[in-house]
Amino acid sequence: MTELPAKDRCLVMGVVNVTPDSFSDGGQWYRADAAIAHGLDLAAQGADIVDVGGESTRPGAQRIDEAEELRRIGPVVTELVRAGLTVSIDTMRARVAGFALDAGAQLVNDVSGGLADPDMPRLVAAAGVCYVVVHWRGHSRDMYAPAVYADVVTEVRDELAKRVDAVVHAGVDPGNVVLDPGLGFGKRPEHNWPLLARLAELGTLAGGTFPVLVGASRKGFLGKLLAGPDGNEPGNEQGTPRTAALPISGRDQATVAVTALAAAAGAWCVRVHVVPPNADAVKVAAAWRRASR
Ligand code: PMM
Repeated sequence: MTELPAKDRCLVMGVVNVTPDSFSDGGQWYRADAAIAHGLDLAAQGADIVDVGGESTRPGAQRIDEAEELRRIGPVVTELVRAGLTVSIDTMRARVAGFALDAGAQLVNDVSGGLADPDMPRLVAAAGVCYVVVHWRGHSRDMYAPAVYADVVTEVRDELAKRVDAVVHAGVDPGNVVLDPGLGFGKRPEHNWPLLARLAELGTLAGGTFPVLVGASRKGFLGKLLAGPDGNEPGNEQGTPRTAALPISGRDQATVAVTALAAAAGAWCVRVHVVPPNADAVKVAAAWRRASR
């Protein structure tokens, strides 16, 4: 059984999107050699984990087929494991996760929390690895249709609790479960802020206390916050083409602010596109937490 990675601070997960169309960095690391070099860079810059994904989940995205997803992630996972990195596979498909685990990946990051592929929880259970269970209400082609909440924190907690029950029932060790509020997944900007502000509550469910992963990096709700009075945003929530004056990297400083606050609130890990300033931020938060004890 693989131990959950742990440090005396919040961990940093660096993102390697082997996709032509992710909202955050689409196309930059699409070729295997570029993706491998990027993963190595992220680790050299201080990423504790590198998260390799082959399928974009940007709003409006259509699914790719399994063979294409395997073709994208295969050489990247294999090489990064060979280089000694702790690799996480970002996939909703059990067969893709299975390939990555056979190649030596140590975590499965499933943005559907086991809902997209019913075989996933059993596969993760059999492998005995860490399972990031993300709050999700449906595929990205219709990202905002289910974004209706009376009390977003309570509903996300309740739905995550149901997913934990389901994956534990399938055999996953509760000690291997990490929870993620799924910022932006079936959530509008106004839904993400209370989830962040009440992060500490998210990991505490009836079934126990779980580590929490936060994936805020470069997301549209930060763009909306930073938009000028003309409403010109660095990104667009509806998945339509960007009209922004700012490039998406204009959200990186706001991402670092979220990292510091989330880490100070006790997050286990932050998933980010740019490592160095976020690695600094988690150190600041760790010192802050030590001093406040
Ligand atoms: N967000 C994206 C992809 N994978 N995984 C987890 N655990 N949490 C997230 O919030 C998350 C994720 C979408 O962002 P990207 O397109 O920049 O990778």
